[in-house]
Amino acid sequence: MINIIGLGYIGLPTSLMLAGSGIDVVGTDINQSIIEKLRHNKVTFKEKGLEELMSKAIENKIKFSTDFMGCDTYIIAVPTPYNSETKKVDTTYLENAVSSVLEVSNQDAIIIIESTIPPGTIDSVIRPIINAKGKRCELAHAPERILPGNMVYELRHNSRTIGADSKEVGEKVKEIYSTFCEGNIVITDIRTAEMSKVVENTYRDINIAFANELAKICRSDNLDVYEIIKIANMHPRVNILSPGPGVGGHCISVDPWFLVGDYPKLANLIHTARKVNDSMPLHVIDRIDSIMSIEGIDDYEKVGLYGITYKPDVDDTRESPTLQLISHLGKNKNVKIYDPMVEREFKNKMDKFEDFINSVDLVVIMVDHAHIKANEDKLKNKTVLDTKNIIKNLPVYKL
Ligand code: SAJ
Repeated sequence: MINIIGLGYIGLPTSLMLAGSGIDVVGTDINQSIIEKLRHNKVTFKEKGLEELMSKAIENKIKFSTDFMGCDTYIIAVPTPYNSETKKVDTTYLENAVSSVLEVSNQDAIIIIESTIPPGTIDSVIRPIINAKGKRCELAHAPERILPGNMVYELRHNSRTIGADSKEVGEKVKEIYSTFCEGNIVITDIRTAEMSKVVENTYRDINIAFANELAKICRSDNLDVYEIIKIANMHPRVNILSPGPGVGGHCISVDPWFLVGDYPKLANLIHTARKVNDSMPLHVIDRIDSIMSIEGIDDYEKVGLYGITYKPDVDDTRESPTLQLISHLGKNKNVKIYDPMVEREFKNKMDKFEDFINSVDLVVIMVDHAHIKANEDKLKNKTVLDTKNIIKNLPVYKL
């Protein structure tokens, strides 16, 4: 049996995938309402293919509980919340999960940590807890790599990294993930696994920052950044990502700070890239202001932000550029917002797309949801700032 601790964005799909592959799985979460929902066969967030995965896991008798199980294998995928002021991660959930596991685990159980953590956390935070308890167990770090919006596919097809203290433990963990993972599975040591995860997200952050800086340079000289990136990317060794209104989510906008925090004198490029990406919501505000003055729109209430999530076709709003932009605008500039994927309430959020469109003059596309691509024609009589370069057939302002 495998006990998966934490049934959020990573723990739930992983539990369902393992159960679907025929493994005896108990998913544990301390949140009673999540467990209730799952016991009623309902998934707890929107993600392509998740409901089908749930049906298969139920057929294979997956169980959900608020209790920790006594067994030989645990996968911990609890949140490691990030404080955007201090740039520090709070490992309390992880520490509590490990302590609770140690209360019930069998002797020599393997505890696999999937949660994203600053490099070195297992040595500095987790091992001392285990040593203090005096219980024998093995540790592994198997950082997740799946992309929200394409999680189910990537869970099956991405390659994976497993950090362990010995080849033998690494092989045992590899066997578990091999039940569903069709990608390569590399075994390495724990510190290398921790670092490689953070490096992957930092690489992407720097590439996006380059695209965003190019967008600003091109704006200042009236050049089309998208055309320039398209042409540059035709070179066989160039692959520049896309500029946008900012970088959100719990991973790419967070992980590089771990390196900046731990290596302040060395991580200069990484730090600068973070600052460039964090400046993008302010750049969008500058664009809004100049478009309002060109178009004679003098009231922020006539401006509508389309999209609250941090990326398309998910309902996750963590660190979203739209929310960053709104906090930069301050209390007195009440722009309207709309997002077809988000049910949660936000100040000035409109429920119906038609009402949203009818109540504003300037629509700022912050997220490239499939919904807005399908409804491009509804923007016909509006001024549009398209920060995602998705509108194909209407005249629009760009980043
Ligand atoms: N973004 C751009 N331009 C781009 C691509 C993305 O501005 O060309 C923005 C998005 O709009 C979004 C942010 O970056 O606001 C991050 O989105 P993302 O789709 O790049 O990545 P995440 O945060 O959803 O998932 C990342 C992935 N990491 C890498 O691709 C290296 C995923 O594989 C990881 O599992 C995940 O972080 C994680 O949990 O660490």
